[in-house]
Amino acid sequence: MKMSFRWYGADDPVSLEYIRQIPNMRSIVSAVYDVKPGQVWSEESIAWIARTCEENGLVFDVVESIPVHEDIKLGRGNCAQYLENYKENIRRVAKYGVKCVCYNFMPVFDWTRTQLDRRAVDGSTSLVMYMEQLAGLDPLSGELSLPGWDASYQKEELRELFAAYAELGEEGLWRNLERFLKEVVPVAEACGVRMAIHPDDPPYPIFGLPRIITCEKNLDRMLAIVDSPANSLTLCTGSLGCAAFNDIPQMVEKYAAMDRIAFMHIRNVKLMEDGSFEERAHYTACGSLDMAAIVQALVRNGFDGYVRPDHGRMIWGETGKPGYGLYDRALGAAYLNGLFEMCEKEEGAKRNA
Ligand code: DNO
Repeated sequence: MKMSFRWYGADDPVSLEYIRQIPNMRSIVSAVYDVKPGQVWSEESIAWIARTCEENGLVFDVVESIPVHEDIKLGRGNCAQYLENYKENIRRVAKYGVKCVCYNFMPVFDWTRTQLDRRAVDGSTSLVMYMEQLAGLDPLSGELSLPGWDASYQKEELRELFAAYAELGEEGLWRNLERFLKEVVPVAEACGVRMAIHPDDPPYPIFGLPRIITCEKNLDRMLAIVDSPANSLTLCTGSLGCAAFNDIPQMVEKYAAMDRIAFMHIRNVKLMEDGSFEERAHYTACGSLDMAAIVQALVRNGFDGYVRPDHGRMIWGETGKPGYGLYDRALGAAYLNGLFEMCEKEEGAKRNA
């Protein structure tokens, strides 16, 4: 596996100087943030990320994300032009060494939580989703904003988008995903890039918007649209794992055996009876997911893709972008290193026996 860390570029309070001090850290996961979704990224911006990482002893070889414009997801308006721009972005990032592109196909909103700073008994804070709080949220009120969302929508625009998705429905969204994959994956393949779709977070419809990258059946359907390692998954344990119907170690085992996981986002969540969940420390006993079983499944299947510790809590007085501080993600990376080292030793011993 290749250990990686997400970095938000020049404005990220977490510096590359610090990131490189995490043991076994290799790759930087980043993106060009100075253009709107759908636009072509400038080569200068891409080259700057690659160069800056290299100067810090790190490799920029994973993009998260190249956003998919709503016109592509809705199959309308400037869809054809946005698809061309998307392909051009893949060619451009590949030119500067990128091997994996993470993206998602969630309508309107990226990941959703009801609170970003929920305090736990140990004084740390983390992101949570409480069904009770969700019931009181109106995304059209204009008061709602979360770091994963594009905050630039005006109320009227949002209303129109909601109506368009209601009309499109799940099967319509599948149709547009199919078109996207059939156009984009061959370009990625030719450039040596693996496209890695991120599951919907949480993996069920929210605010009445359709969501399709949610469960094993749908992941199978998505992978079958273009049967190539260039059409792969970002298997995010926390996103898929906040629904009880997903068995994460089993899914990791299956898709790693098929060589269809390009990128692992590893984090733990604590699931509640009513479907609410809290983001927790990576360590298995802190949440509902068996981290050792997840890493074992990867190692058993010779996984050699990218791994990143996902959302961390805020600890030790750190402030910053919710989920993306340094300390708890660094602890996550160190813990994952330990699990991988042990599993690899055991696998090696089995092979030599
Ligand atoms: C959340 C992230 C997501 C992810 C996108 C991929 O912290 O994992 O925002 O980057 O869904 O396109």
